Amino acid sequence: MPALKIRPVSSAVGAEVLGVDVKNLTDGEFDAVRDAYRTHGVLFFREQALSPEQHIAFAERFGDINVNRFFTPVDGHPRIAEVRKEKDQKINIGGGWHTDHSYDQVPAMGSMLLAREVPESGGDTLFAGMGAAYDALSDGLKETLEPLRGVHSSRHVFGNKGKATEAMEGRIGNAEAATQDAVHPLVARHPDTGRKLLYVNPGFTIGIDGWSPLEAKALLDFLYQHAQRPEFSYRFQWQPGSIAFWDNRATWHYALNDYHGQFRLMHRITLEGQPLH
Ligand SMILES: O=C(O)CCC(=O)C(=O)O
Ligand SMILES: [Fe+2]
Repeated sequence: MPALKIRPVSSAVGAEVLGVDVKNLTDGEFDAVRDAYRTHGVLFFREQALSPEQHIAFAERFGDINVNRFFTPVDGHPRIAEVRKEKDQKINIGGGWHTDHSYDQVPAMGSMLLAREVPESGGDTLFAGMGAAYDALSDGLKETLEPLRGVHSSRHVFGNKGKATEAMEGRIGNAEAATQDAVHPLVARHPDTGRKLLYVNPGFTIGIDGWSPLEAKALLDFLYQHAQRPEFSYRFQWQPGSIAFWDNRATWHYALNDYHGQFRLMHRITLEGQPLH
């Protein structure tokens, strides 16, 4: 196997990791991969034919596994969540810009998604870099955002009347657990690098602490429009055995729902994070 190579795929977000077998990473290779994850926000690997046990072992090198309380697990593997779309299913999981777990007091660090079966075409995932999105704001707006805190919730998505709960009967469960709200800095420091990140997302941010809903909506709408600019994003095309390993603090993602009538199955392991400051 050729030597490990990290190839950035865009200036704002993402890098491809070439020349590695993630089942057998040396300590030196692991350090390089972990550094690249911190720098680029999402890493892509190809042709990694991992068993569920090997997937768990690779993920655990980065930290403790967080079991998502809403997703249906893979049969026999309670720590792996299934991201599945049946042929006749209309709605997919993650079909809008969001970052996972921002509704938790201590948001998960990231997720490692492994493709099992993918449609012939379609079903790509978009990623956006929240460090680049933050950097591109004016100094004036950066100063305004600095003391603000975003309010995040899972209720409107995973709760009893939540969007995902109603649309994806059977694939999402445990609605009664969707009671937690969390408040996080709107400009978060990356826990490992200290880089400033725009930490709000259209999926789970429901307001700004101390602001009226209308005031918050105006500012959040602007920030969402800004962060969605194409130059902050990258579009990843999956093959079976592809892995995307993203950092929830530093990126957003968006699973495209453009493959109706075809089946898609991914396995997801989520890793615990740290409180955000
Ligand atoms: O299926 C995908 O590409 C991503 C789905 C998603 O949002 C997630 O697994 O967190
Ligand atoms: Fe997601």
